Amino acid sequence: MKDLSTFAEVVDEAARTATAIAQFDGDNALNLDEAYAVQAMSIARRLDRGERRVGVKMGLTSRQKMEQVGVSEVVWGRLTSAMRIEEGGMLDMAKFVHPRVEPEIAYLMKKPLSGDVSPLEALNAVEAIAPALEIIDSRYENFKFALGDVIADNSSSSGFVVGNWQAPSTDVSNLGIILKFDGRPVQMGSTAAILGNPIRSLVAAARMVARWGEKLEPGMIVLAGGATAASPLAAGVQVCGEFQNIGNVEFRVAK
Ligand code: OOG
Ligand code: MG
Repeated sequence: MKDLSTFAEVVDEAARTATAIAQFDGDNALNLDEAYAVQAMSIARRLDRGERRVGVKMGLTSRQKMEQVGVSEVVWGRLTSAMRIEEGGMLDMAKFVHPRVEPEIAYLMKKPLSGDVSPLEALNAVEAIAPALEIIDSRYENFKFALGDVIADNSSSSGFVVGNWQAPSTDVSNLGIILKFDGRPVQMGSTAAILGNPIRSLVAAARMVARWGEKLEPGMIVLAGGATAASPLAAGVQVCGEFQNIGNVEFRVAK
């Protein structure tokens, strides 16, 4: 039997101190249930330090993302208050190991949602939809991990920025996206890259959190997963996600 709380302490300390760690391989390799248990315990440590739970992130919901990291299963993680960066705000590289940014869609929940739901039921539980950027930061050396590693590490979750909320009726099934650094395009794609339609990611979120004893609660934010590959951040860069019809979302990396 593994002492999973020790693993939780290792990933939590790695995130807290922005220090890279080795993958859990060999006898230490984590299966799916162990990995989600480690994630839950590591987030509990953050909540003990005063952070608040604010939502869920979905990951590896697009082919682009799966190919970039070599893991091809949809994963989820937990968002806390300390991860949020104000729209137009500043990110400090010192708090991260090797951060990357990716454009996503954010859902704001109006009603509880969990278990097997249809896309229509999922949409009916949504209060608002927004363009968003996620800052991911694997705590593993060289951003290299297996499925169990990344899940234990809260699915690389480390920051997020949400743009202006739009009506839940807004069609976000196939919107063009350009991710720009200092005005220059670094990634281009469409929200359709997210499981064919980002609402499917919300459906998957409801199913997956239920499997590990949770609900999507009113007021929670759900990030649907990166629509393009993620781009590495560098000091001083101005980051802008331009989303067709629903507007821009920006932040700056401190020099
Ligand atoms: C894993 C997290 C994936 C996404 O949006 O696909 C993710 C990673 O790429 O490090 O956040
Ligand atoms: Mg992401």
